[in-house]
Amino acid sequence: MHSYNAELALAVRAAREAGRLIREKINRHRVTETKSCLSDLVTEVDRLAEEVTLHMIRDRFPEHTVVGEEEQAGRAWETGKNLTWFVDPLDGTTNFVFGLPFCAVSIALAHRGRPVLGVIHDPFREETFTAVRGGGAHLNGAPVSVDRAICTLDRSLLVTGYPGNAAMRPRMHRVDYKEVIDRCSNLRALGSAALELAYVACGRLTGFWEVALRPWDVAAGMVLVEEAGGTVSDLAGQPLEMTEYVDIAASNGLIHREFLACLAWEDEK
Ligand code: 2AM
Ligand code: CA
Ligand code: CA
Ligand code: CA
Repeated sequence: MHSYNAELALAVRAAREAGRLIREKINRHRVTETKSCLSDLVTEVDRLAEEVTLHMIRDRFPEHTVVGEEEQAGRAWETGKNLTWFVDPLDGTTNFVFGLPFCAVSIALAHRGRPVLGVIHDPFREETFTAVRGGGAHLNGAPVSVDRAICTLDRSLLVTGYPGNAAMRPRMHRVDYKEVIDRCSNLRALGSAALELAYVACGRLTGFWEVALRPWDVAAGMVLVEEAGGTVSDLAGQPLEMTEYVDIAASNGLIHREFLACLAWEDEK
């Protein structure tokens, strides 16, 4: 098992540096632009936070591939490289733009496409979630785990997200939300996929699903949930691959089968 100590230390430093920017600027940023459509937002803080993190990673690990959401902007990255970082400098931009303090910095390291290290930092609560493959999941240095007291959907607090890119809404509507709401304890949509995954990892939420996310949204959270004893898969229950777009289901593991059955995913519906 590789411990990735140096990589973890750097990722935590970079996430906290970007987090400081986000906290300082939440009610002070000026320009909000749109990307793919009216609801796909980006601010100067997304770009600044990304510059800071990418610079810190490249400076320390010049031989690694680094993929950042804003810099990537539609370009393809080389897969199969030994070590690739996936950076989401500000996950939850819509919340940020509206002044809702629920967003995070998400930094992951993948080895040959498989996420092995994840850091998710919430600058408003000063909560840093960390995980390295084989080393457990931690919140501000203390071990955390999924909620193992819940084993049925009717006791589960589920969470989902609505794709910002309007073109992905039909994909999202393949899931029958009414059915999900009727069968779980309750359903949330908090607006940051990374933090939602971190919350599944520490037991504040029981299960999460969302369609058409990108690797930088989920790579860190995937390591966290798995290291916290939970289960991560695609919506058909297959192992999650870091492809261009990802549909993800993550849970405490105990509800996973019932959760997937309720989502009733069919790829060609
Ligand atoms: P973002 O804030 O970094 O863009 C909200 O449901 C989640 O979906 C957020 O984690 C958000 O990440 C992510 N997301 C992915 N693609 C998006 C898009 N095109 N527009 C808005 N949010 C998107
Ligand atoms: Ca975005
Ligand atoms: Ca994101
Ligand atoms: Ca982002």
